[in-house]
Amino acid sequence: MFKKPDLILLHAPALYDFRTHPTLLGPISDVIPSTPIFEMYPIGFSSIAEHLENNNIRVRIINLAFRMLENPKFEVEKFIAKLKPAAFGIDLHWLVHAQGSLEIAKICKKYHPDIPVIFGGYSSTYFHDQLLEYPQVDYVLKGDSTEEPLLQLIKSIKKKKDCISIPNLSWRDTHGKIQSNPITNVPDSLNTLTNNYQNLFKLAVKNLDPRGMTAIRDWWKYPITAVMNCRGCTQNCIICGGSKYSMKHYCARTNTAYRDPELIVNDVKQISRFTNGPIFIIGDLNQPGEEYADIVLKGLKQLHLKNELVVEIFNPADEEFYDKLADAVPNFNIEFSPESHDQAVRKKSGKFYTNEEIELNIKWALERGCNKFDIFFMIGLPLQTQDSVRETVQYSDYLLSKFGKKLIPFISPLSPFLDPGSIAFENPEKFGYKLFYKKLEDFRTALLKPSWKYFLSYETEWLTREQIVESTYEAGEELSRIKYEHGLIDFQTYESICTKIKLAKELIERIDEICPDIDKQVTIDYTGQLNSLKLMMERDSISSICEKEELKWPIWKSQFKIMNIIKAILFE
Ligand code: B12
Ligand code: SF4
Repeated sequence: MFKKPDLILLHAPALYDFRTHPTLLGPISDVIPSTPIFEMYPIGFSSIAEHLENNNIRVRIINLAFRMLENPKFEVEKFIAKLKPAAFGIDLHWLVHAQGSLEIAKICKKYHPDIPVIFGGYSSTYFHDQLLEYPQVDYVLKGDSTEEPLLQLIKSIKKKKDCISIPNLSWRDTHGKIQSNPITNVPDSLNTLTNNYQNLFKLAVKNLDPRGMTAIRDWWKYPITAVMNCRGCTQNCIICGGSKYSMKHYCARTNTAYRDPELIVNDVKQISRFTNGPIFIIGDLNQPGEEYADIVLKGLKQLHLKNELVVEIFNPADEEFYDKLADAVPNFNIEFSPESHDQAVRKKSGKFYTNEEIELNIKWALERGCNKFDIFFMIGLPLQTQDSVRETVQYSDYLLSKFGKKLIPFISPLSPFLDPGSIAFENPEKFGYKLFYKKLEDFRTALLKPSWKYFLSYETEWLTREQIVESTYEAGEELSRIKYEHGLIDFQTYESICTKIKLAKELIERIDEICPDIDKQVTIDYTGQLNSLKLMMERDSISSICEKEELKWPIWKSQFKIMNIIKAILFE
């Protein structure tokens, strides 16, 4: 069964090496499952691996970020030196990995100068030409769908054939000139691949390396899974690099591609055969239309699902949607991101609905037995002042008084970067943004700075960088107090958050004293002085303004259905 992989997909930590580099990472990942080194790899690794494996190309996924996180002594260089694939693939999907991904690529090249290094993902697409200026990068596959072009590229590499006709590809030619083929592989349908983790389990066994493929820090204890229903988006949230505008602008996607609703039901069914953990359907079911949502919900009803099911809504839904959802799934949960309580701020951010509509949706969902309704607010939006942030926190208090503790409000800063390719990034003045970083190299070096305040790639007409940081800590503390008063968190958790926030604020001050010129002069090396703060930074780095546990949904029994997994690996 065990054969040497042709392609090794590596996922880097955002910052290499976070274990030794002194930095206050702050609340940049507080409302997602990852830690601030963003150890989660792109879900696209799964579809890439499946397509290549189906075509007899052996793939291995290695989450280096996770390996470094779980074992402080894990030696990355030694580990990479022993690998011998035909090619390395490294994701620079989220821009926050700019420093880490390029550093990992450098290590690959150091030990294996003749093995090609391929980059891919949204940020690689946006910065494809700038990426190829780094000698450690040989190829970039652009776009949101690289399964087929990557298959062609690996075949060409193995056969030592040229690659000039491969769609979506950028590369350096023999004269060192950067060449770029247009993004023409933009499939309209997502039906050809499975979307349900079965192939990942098989891959883990084939490579005898389930640990290396771990998606997030505590995944084996808390196996949350995602079912993607689309690529692209119909919405134009101005800060989002995956909006309709952005996908057209740099990924050549003019239409949102959907997976057939029957297949979504089948994905959920398959996943529920393997795990009892929560299943998150990513992409609003109403986005392709009511009929699509109806087919999914009718199908889900037949499954008698016991797992917690999480669905997101991009816009308020109608009451009937909640009737159907509650009828179909006993344990349903909602995710909704209105960003601000202030309708003017929300509107300027590209979201056009009222607070009344938000509240009706919460009411309808909870009346029908929704287990948890998460509502997300953000700091760093157009027109948003410090007072406006305070009012958003007070609005959360009001919502909790009105709806009780199944409603969970979150607030977090837009950080560390404003998405490249987003409407606001491309038109900063129009939306009151001032951008500090625009080029890939700016973002890479930003991540080496000593605190998240300096990672921030922007400020707004209404909030300076300092004020974004101040507001974040103030809002985090106040929202925690409100949550404690409403019984969402216990006193110990509240106290622990306050202690972390106090410490973080002190650290920010100390860092500013130590590095007064950090923003003007990146070349000055403050490592020595900053190292004296290092231990304190580590304590602060996970769950800094809210408790990560609040993001979780329960697992209804033991994590995995082991017999079903073994059956699927061996016989299906
Ligand atoms: C789902 C999603 C998530 C999920 C992640 C699921 C996952 N594991 O991938 C969650 C909610 C956890 C998430 C978190 C974050 N996200 Co997000 N997310 C999305 C969303 C809505 C959809 C992405 C998607 O559907 N992908 C489809 C899957 C199948 O494809 P894929 O994973 O992208 O992979 C394909 C290609 O990208 C490419 N590819 C990817 N990697 C590689 C590697 C190689 C070698 C090659 C060749 C190709 C390749 O090929 C793949 C297959 O064709 C987009 C918005 C959008 N409309 O696209 C934002 C988006 C991608 N996220 C974004 C951001 C900023 C984040 C966070 C950094 C936010 C934060 N500060 O917390 C975190 C980072 C998470 C981490 N690493 O820990 C930005 C990225 C902007 C940028 N350029 O940096 C986007 C565009 C918009 C947004 N603001 O939300 N996200
Ligand atoms: S943030 Fe807005 S534009 Fe981006 S993926 Fe979500 S709904 Fe679409």
